Amino acid sequence: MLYPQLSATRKIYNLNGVWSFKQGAYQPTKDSLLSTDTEAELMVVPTSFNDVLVDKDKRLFIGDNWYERLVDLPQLQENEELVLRFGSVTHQAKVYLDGELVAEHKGGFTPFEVVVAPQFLAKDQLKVTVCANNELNYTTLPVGNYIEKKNPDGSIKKVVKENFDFFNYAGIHRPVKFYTRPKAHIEDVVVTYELSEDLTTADVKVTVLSNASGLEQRLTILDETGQIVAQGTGNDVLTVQGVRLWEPLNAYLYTCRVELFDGEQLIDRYDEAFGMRKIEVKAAQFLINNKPFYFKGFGKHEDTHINGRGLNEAANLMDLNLLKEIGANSFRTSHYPYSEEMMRLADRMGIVVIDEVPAVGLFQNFSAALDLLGDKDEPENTWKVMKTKEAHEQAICELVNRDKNHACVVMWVVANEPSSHEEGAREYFEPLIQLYRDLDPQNRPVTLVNIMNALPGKDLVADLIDVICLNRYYGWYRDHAELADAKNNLRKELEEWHRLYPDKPVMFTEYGADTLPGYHSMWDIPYTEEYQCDYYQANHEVFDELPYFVGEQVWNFADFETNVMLIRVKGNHKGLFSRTREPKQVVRFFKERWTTIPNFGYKSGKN
Ligand code: GCB
Repeated sequence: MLYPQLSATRKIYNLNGVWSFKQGAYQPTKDSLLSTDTEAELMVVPTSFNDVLVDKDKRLFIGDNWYERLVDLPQLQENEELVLRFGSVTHQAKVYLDGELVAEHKGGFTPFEVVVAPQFLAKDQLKVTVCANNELNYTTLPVGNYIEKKNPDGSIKKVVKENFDFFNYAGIHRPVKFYTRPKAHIEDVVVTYELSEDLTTADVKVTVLSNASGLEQRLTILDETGQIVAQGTGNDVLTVQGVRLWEPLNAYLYTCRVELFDGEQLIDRYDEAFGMRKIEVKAAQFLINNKPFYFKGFGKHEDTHINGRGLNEAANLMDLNLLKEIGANSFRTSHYPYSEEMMRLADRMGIVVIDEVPAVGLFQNFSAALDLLGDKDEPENTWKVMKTKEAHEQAICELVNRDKNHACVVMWVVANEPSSHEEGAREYFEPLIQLYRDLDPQNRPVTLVNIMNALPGKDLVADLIDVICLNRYYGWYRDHAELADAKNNLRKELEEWHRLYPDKPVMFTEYGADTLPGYHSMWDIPYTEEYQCDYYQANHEVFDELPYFVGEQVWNFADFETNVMLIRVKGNHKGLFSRTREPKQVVRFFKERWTTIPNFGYKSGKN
């Protein structure tokens, strides 16, 4: 799906701002007006509604969250159509125009759109109503434990206990836009390229999806200064000489201009930015542009004060500036696809991204909310009780469709910490991993982020993926405050992975220790700033011994909001930065380490 862009043939209208809002029952009709409902209040779009409402019950409300606004319609040319587009609505959306249901979308982290049908364009004004439902259960991604409780008045209260360790923020999280496009238009652009062995020449193939027949497709590739470097039509392969590669922290983006012409008349134009780089996994190395890359970076969250999980572009830019400042080069979109705006920023800034679908919580009765689910039944087999296959397939399709052209994306994640050691895991994951491989026009590597329960020998899927990605907490959840034991046990486990899969690189996608800034100790006492440093030092001593260990992404970039539970002190505090992005002591330690570790050539691969 194309990101909305202003061009000679396309206009954009921003529908962000203040909408009417209500939780619970509402039936949009032709004549209904949410703003006149006695329970209606105001809500800003885009944002999570939770923190903005300043009321505990509303913050934790599970069910239908209604948004509505009236929009004055622009005048359209005879040959134009109007599209209503949502960057994301979390988690299930229904969209109504003048009270009529026109679109539905499941999945809270990917865009969707609907063409405004002619009957809605006859008036000057249109009523747009959106229902954002935030229920999660065993059929959705992420996975939630859905419960119904009885209120004292007999009514039902819906509750979702997250089967994951972040607050279930919801609402219209990303921009809402109207855009116009010609009725005969470009629907999608797929850019692939073949680089010569020395990486200096590229044969670029641009596949244009269009609903128009009989129009000429003109293709132009422009460099960053706007100079034309290749041109062609239709199915031509466009050769670019003297390629400037997209490199980590040294981005270079070309523009692929796609135009539809009727004779000499321009019908539609769309510019897609793309970078060229080569990704390969071999001999226990992760190669970018034929050079062994070392991942230095973070698992993150889309999480800021007030905005919750809603798009916060200033925070995104600040985060990536901090990421660069500390000497990092990458992040993982834990645990869901991040905004299109963030992906575009990463492309431009040369930040390497591991891209993840919202497949988190695929571990029955695991739950970070250990205390809340203390009275749970005996766990059954995850792969018997989860009914997430359909949602999972859809999430993979939509993620690849959205992010396929991004140079920053170097690997796909099929799931974070699923129960990959339980019977049925292989049968569940094999087709999903294959789906990524079938869909991705750039054939990027695919991984599954492994949980500590699925140790080498127990895990049932690692042979199907390209890179062994581990979330490990030796010195925190295991060997708590026992860093010498932590090191020994970590080394033992890593060596075992390498013995089983000598050609696959191994990296950490999570490791970390909760740390409360301002807490200090002469000794290695957990939660202090000193312990956080000692913890990382112990882990790094082991990483540095192993030639096949190709990356360290810490958990987490910043402290973030979670559900309330015994093991969380107003959120998860494993951030190197606080939730307001103030550095903890450990930031200096990381900056020293990461500015001395080169992006390329730090590890030699196999030993
Ligand atoms: C994990 C999860 C992450 C948690 C983290 C923690 O393994 O992937 O979502 O927040 O551990 O801090 O416990």
